[in-house]
Amino acid sequence: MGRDRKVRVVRGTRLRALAPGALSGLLAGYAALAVAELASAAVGPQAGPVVAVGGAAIDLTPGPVKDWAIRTFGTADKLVLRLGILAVLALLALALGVLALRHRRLGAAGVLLFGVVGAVAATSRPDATAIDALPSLVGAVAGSGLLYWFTGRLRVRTAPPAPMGEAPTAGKGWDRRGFLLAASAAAAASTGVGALGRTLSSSGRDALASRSRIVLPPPASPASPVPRGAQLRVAGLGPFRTPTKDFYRVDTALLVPKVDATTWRLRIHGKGVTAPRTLTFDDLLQRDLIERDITLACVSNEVGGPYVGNARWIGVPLAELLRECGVRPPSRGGPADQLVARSVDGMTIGSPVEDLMDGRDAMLALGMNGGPLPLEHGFPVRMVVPGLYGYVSACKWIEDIELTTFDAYDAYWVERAWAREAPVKTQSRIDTPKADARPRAGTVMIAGVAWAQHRGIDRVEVRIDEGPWRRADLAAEDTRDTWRQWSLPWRATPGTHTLTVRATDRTGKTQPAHRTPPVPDGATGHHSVVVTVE
Ligand SMILES: Nc1nc2c(c(=O)[nH]1)N[C@H]1C(S)=C(S)[C@@H](COP(=O)(O)O)O[C@H]1N2
Ligand SMILES: [Mo]
Repeated sequence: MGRDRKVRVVRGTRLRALAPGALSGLLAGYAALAVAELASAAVGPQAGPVVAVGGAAIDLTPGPVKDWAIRTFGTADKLVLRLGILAVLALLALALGVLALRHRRLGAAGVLLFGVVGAVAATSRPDATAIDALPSLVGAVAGSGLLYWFTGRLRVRTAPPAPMGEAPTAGKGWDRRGFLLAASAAAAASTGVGALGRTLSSSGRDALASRSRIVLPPPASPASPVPRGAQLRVAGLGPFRTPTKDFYRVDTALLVPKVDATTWRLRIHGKGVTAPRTLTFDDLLQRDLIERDITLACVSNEVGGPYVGNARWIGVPLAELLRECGVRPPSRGGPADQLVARSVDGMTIGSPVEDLMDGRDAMLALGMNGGPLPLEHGFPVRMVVPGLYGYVSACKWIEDIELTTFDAYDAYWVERAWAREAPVKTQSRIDTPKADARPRAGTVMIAGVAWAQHRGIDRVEVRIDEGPWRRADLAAEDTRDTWRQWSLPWRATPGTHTLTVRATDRTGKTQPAHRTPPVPDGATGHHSVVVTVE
C-alpha cells in the first residue's frame, strides 16, 4: 500500500517537474525557427528550414504517396505538409526539452542536430548554394543556447527540496514565477524576431511590382471568338472558360517562386541548337504574340476529377522561336527529340520536340485570361502545349530550355515512375447531377464536359443504368484544343440510377470503360454518378 502511494507521489512530482523542461524545449524550437526566419530574409526564402525540409520531403516522397496527397488535399497539400512538419518539430522540441532537464548538453546538442538536418536539406535543394545552410544553423545555435540556459536555471530548482526548517538552496534558479516570466519574454522576443524576418524578406515585392507594370500588347493573332453556343445554360455546369481564381494548381513549389520579370532570362541551348539565345521578357513582348483558348489537364486527375481547366492564353509561338535557334524536329533530321524546360525552382519537364513543332499552338505563355500570368500559374513565363498533360509540357516559372534526347535525360516526374510521353487521354465528366444527388422525378438535365485536346471531341454518349448509349447534345466547339460541354435531358423515374458518360474523339477512338489509375500516363475509364430520383 505505502509503496504504491509513494510511486504515485513520485510520478506526480515527475510530471510536474517535466513540464518546465518541455516548455523550454518548445521555446527553444520556436526561437530557432524565428531566428532562422530572420536569417532567411537575408539569404532567401528557399533557405528557411521548414521550406527546405518540406521541399526535400516532397522530392523524397514516393510517387504513390505524393499522388495520394494531391488527390486527398488538392491545392492544400502544401499547407498540410507544412503543418505536419511543424507538428513533428514541436514534438521533438518537447522531447529534447525534457531530455535537457537531466542531460543538458545532450538536449542542446539535439537542437543543433536538427539545425544540421535543416542545413543539409537547404543545401541539397536544386540551385542551392552553401550559404543556404545559414538560416538553419544560426537558428539552431540560438535555440540550443536558449535550451541550455533555461534548463540550467531550472535544474537548480529541481534539486530535492531543503529539509524542513532549513532555508531552500539559495541560488540562481528561477522559481515558478521567474520561469514563467522568462518563458514569456523568450516567446515574445521570438515572435518579434520572426515577424521582423517576414517583414524584411523582400521576396515577392520586386516580382509583384514588375507584374503590375506589364502591359500585354494586343496579340498579332487573336483567338477566334468563342462561339455563342460553347457555353450551355444548365444549372450546375461550370463556365466554359475557367476563371483564373478557380483554375486548378498542381506543382511541387512549397513557396510560389517570385520572379522579377525585369531581371528574368530564358536561355535556349543544347543539341542541335545552332544559334543559342538568351531572351529577356521584353524580347518576348516584342515578338508577335498569339492568343489561344487551350484546355490544360493534369495527369494525376482521376476519372471525374477537378484537375482540368480551360483558359485563354497569350504567348510567343514556341516552334518559330526554336526554328530561329536552329532547332529541327526529328522528322527533319534534328538530333534532339526531347525539349527539357527547367524552372527557377528546379522542376524539369520534358516534351517531344516533334509535337512542339508539328504546327500546334505550343507557346511560351505570358498571359492568362486577359492579364499577365498569376504568380501561382508561372509568372512571368510558362509553357502551354495543346494535347499534352501538364507534367510533360506546361513548365511554370521557366528559365531554361535545353534540347536533348529522351535517351540521355529523364525529367523530374519520369524519374518518379510517370511516362516519358503523355498525350492527354480522351475524357468526359458529369458535372450535374452530382453524385448522390436526389433530383425530383421528371426531366433532369445531365450535363458536363469532355476533352481530347488537339484531336477534338466528336461525340459524347450517356447511359442510364445498363441501358443503351444515348447521344448527348454537344455544345458548339471552340477549338479542338478546348474542352466541350454537353447535355442530355433525361426523363428521370423514381429510384436509384447510375449515369455513365463516355466520349469519342475525332480520330474515332472511344474512351474505354476499363479503369486504370493515373500512373503512369493518365487515368482511363468512364465517369459515373449514382443518383436517387425522388
Ligand atoms: N515549375 C513547375 N511547373 C509545373 C509543375 C511544377 O510542379 N513545377 N507542375 C506541372 C503540372 S503536373 C501541371 S498539371 C501544370 C499545372 O499548371 P497550373 O498549376 O497552372 O494549373 O503545371 C506543370 N508545370
Ligand atoms: Mo500535372
